Amino acid sequence: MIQSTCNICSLACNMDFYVEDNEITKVVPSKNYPVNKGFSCIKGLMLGKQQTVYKTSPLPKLRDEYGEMVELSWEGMYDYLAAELLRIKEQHGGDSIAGISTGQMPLEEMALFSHVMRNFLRGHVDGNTRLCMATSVVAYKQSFGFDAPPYTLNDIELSDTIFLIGANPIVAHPILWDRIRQNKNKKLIVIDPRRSETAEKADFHYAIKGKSDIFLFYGLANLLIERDAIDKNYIEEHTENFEEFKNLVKDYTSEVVCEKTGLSKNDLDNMVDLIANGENVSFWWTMGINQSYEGVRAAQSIINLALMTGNIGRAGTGPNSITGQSNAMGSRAFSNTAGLYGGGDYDNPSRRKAVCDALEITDDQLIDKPTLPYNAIIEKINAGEIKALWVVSTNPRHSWANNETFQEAIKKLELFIVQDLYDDTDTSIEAGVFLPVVSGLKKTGTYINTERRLSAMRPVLKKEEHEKSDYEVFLGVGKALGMGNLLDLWETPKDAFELMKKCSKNMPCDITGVTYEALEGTPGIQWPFKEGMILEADERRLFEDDQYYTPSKKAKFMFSTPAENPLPTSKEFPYILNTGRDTVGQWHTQIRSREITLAEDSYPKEAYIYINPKLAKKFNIEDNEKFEVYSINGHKSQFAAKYSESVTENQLYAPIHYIETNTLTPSVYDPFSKEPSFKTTPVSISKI
Ligand SMILES: Nc1nc2c(c(=O)[nH]1)N[C@H]1C(S)=C(S)[C@@H](COP(=O)(O)OP(=O)(O)OC[C@H]3O[C@@H](n4cnc5c(=O)[nH]c(N)nc54)[C@H](O)[C@@H]3O)O[C@H]1N2
Ligand SMILES: Nc1nc2c(c(=O)[nH]1)N[C@H]1C(S)=C(S)[C@@H](COP(=O)(O)OP(=O)(O)OC[C@H]3O[C@@H](n4cnc5c(=O)[nH]c(N)nc54)[C@H](O)[C@@H]3O)O[C@H]1N2
Ligand code: SF4
Ligand SMILES: [Mo]
Repeated sequence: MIQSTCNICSLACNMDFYVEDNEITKVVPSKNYPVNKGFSCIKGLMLGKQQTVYKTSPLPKLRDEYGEMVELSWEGMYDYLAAELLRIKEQHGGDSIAGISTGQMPLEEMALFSHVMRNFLRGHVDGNTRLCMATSVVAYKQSFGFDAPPYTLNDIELSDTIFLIGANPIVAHPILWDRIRQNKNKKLIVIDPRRSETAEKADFHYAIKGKSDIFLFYGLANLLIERDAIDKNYIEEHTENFEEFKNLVKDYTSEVVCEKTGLSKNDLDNMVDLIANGENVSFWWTMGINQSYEGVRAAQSIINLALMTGNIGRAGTGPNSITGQSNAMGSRAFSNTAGLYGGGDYDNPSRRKAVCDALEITDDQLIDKPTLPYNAIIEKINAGEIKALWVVSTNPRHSWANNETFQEAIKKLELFIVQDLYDDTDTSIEAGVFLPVVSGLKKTGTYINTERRLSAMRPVLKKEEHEKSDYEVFLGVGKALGMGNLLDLWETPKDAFELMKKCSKNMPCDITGVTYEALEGTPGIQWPFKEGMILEADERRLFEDDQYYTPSKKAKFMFSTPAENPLPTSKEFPYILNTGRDTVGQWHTQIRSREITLAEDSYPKEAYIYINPKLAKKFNIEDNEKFEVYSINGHKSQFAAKYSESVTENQLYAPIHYIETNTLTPSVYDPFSKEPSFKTTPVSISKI
């Protein structure tokens, strides 16, 4: 039996794989693993299917002059890619090369990819984590001094009052939902403009207007202050900027907040009661907050509430951002993209020195600036400035906001490399170079889940002839590029892990005490875990000592006057298109969903959209009838109508699992995090 990590959602459950003759005979959720404790969702149970449902040849392919994809040897491909990348760098500079990576790869692979692409080629690498977690990263960093989700998953079982804000764990984090169910004495409050599956099960569901959360939380802060239901001691001892915050929120009277959110005064008072009377109040948010033209300040409006009521650093509390992909946290700390390996800024001399020493390189061999964000990469391709793009383990032709802009970008590239398990994704089929790799079942690496827990991915099956892992491909290209002794310390994933440990030394995410062996067949280990530390429990939360990572060791209230919605509804576009997940068995762009064969028959193959029957009837649209949705971004898509009372008469909800959805989303981003505003697009509809 081999215990390994489910590399799908951010819980990163562990599973026990039983194998005979290089075939998986049984997959069982690991009982000893503190995240899933012997349970899993259907996606984990079906992990054994990876790369069996649709097979891709293990040899790399190059598009020839007739547009056909022809196979090459791996060595031939490495040489070809090295020559092309060096030519483009020579002609246009390192800034003309970019990569898009993912929160779905082990941290060792991300680290090596960026070593090759950024430290050596001097290019840009951003991740699909930008579409997902970037808002939380910036929010925590500004408020706490480091990107540090403070909780352990156990906190959701220990909380007496749980706020879920823009999060739908019944669908998106089933094991987390299981743990909420285990908590019998809680009050569950869901804030979501639509009646999601989770809202359906809550004690209180507040259907606020899309993107009005910041008004709600400023209003609640104001009411809590007026009621004197705040923790003055905590504020005084452990925070900064409270007086300024208090001054700002006094303008958010109940009248203003009711108008902005669509809630009643009663609703607000009830929420204030719930927060004031709770002993251990926890606030959990996901994409309903992060994906917005104003995500960072909205996330911080939640963080502020937790700080001012002293709901942090104790059991069952916290302002807790739930991540999405299996290794979003690894990507946040160890990808050398927006921050240095192990955290810290590129212009911080002492951090640079520490990272250079750890990697045994000189300062000029370490990239000198953060990457361009995803949106800027796509814009610069379209402007003709970026000439080469390497996409790894993500499907941006489908998942990128306003996805026709990605299609346009592809046409402008001189070199377009796609590295994926499958050659038939919406992105792979456009590639000039396709690099096939093996799934997580055949590779080694480390994942960091939503509660900062490191866990091991270990090969369950042996690779077959010509099969490569992502790590081997990056190493092969790096060697062909002539990186020479810059790769001496990077021969294996374990070597890369040792380097990352050294980079993390004395940082909040210090993992110097973790070894590969200590992660194998064990409960995993949360960061921080410094060399010499003794593990007393499987679950640890941050800030129990009230020491934050800012220079003053205090947390900061961060806020500003809410921005105007850059894309309000209008006469021409009167309805709001909301987007997100739909069922447990549907995963993002549905590439991996087809591996989940047990769920496949439970959802339609073609795009559909939830519409309130009253709105549908206004346009004479029957249930299941195809109709057209026009977006303010200038594009239109067709969907089958799915009648549902879960959306109000002025909303529609489109699952992200169909490419038609992101045809309609706009190129609008949060100013700090550059995360796309995926969830509130003004649209109009018509019968066909
Ligand atoms: N089955 C399945 N599970 C998944 C995934 C998957 O594709 N399929 N993806 C994984 C990933 S990467 C992620 S990031 C997570 C995402 O997990 P979630 O964020 O929980 O999922 P979403 O459906 O994107 O959005 C959650 C809710 O936000 C609400 N919302 C929209 N706008 C607003 C708003 O303005 N305010 C508030 N308060 N709420 C709003 C939506 O109505 C929706 O119900 O799921 C992970 N888990
Ligand atoms: N409108 C709208 N759009 C959204 C969202 C939304 O809520 N609304 N959510 C956004 C969010 S939060 C996210 S995270 C993104 C997700 O969007 P994507 O990352 O584009 O979606 P996936 O379908 O997970 O694509 C992962 C790809 O990686 C491949 N893969 C799997 N394992 C490996 C591996 O080991 N190596 C390699 N090289 N490839 C592998 C799979 O075959 C698949 O093609 O979508 C975003 N887009
Ligand atoms: S809950 Fe997430 S990590 Fe756990 S089995 Fe399901 S997809 Fe995998
Ligand atoms: Mo995500």
